[in-house]
Amino acid sequence: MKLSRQQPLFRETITIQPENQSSPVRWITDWKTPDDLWYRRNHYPYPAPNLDGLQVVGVVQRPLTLSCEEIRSRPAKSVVAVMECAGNRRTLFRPRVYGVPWNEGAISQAEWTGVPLRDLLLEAGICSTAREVVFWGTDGEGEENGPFARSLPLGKSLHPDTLVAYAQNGQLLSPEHGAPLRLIVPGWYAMASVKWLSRIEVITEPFQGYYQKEDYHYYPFPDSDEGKRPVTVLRVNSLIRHPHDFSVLKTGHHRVEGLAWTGKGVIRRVEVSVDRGAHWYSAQLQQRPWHHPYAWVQWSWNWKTLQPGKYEIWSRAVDTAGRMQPLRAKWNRKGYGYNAVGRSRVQVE
Ligand SMILES: Nc1nc2c(c(=O)[nH]1)N[C@H]1C(S)=C(S)[C@@H](COP(=O)(O)O)O[C@H]1N2
Ligand SMILES: [Mo]
Repeated sequence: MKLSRQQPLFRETITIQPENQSSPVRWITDWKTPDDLWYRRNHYPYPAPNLDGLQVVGVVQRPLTLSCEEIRSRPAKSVVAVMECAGNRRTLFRPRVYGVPWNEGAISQAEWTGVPLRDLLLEAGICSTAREVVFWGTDGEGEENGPFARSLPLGKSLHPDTLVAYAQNGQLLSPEHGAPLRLIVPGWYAMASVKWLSRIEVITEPFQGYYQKEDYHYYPFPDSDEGKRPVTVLRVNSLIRHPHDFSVLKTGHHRVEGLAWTGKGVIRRVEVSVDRGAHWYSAQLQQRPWHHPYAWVQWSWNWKTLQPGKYEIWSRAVDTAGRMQPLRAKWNRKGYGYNAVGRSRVQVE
């Protein structure tokens, strides 16, 4: 089947206020998701525009206040990175879990342009007592658990690909996606990529904010917080774009297509099974993953099916860190990190 954009595509509304919309990810052929089809995930209503620039404060030798113009005039870096909400595919957990009920569309991809956070931190001069860096958004000011804020360990903060971004796919950020500045943390679930960034604060103790300490943890048990672990790096994952779950096909040749991505290493291979995992076949990868280590990889596999009947098509990605998608995702109370094998049930006539 040939995907084409002659048909208009739309985001799907999941909640109106705050605005949460999913991307029609299976239909988008562009490698970089066009802005009008990007998923949107918000914890609060959109904030008023921040005209005050960016502060770098806390345990630093030289606190900085930078205007957006100053930031844009610095040496820029661009990174293509997938952004996936930790709650993507939450609806597939059994038993079901509470949270924004995302199906497969809380994921998009862009080329991000900005300045490496590292450059700003080195310019400010991190003191030896520093432990973490907190990123403050401007949304949710004065509201419960607001404003939205997250922290990163020093190592990831100083990674040359962690960006203070001002552009997405070559255009200045839109208000919905964090204008004028947002953090981009390639390889991590998207809650780390704080939008409407106004203040960067270097601190000496682990950050205690709600979205850091309570939310965005894997809670393995329904009624106790025992064993909670923070959500950080993207799990290895894949999606079957075509054929769609529960579709009806004719016997013959079908091109099974999909996406695969990971936050650790790059995608090493993708395998497809049409007999519930008895046999696995290697799919063809459309790009060489190491050129864009944080981007999703498009894959395809040609299926010749002569026997009518019901089939399950499964896709399983493996990354160079040695991780493989499990048959069942690890259940957790808040429904994060769903990464069981991609699955499409089809009937062949
Ligand atoms: N300031 C702020 N940053 C935020 C959020 C938010 O609500 N406020 N949501 C986070 C989450 S959970 C996700 S999945 C991504 C969504 O980014 P997008 O709306 O640009 O797709 O932004 C992250 N950064
Ligand atoms: Mo998210």
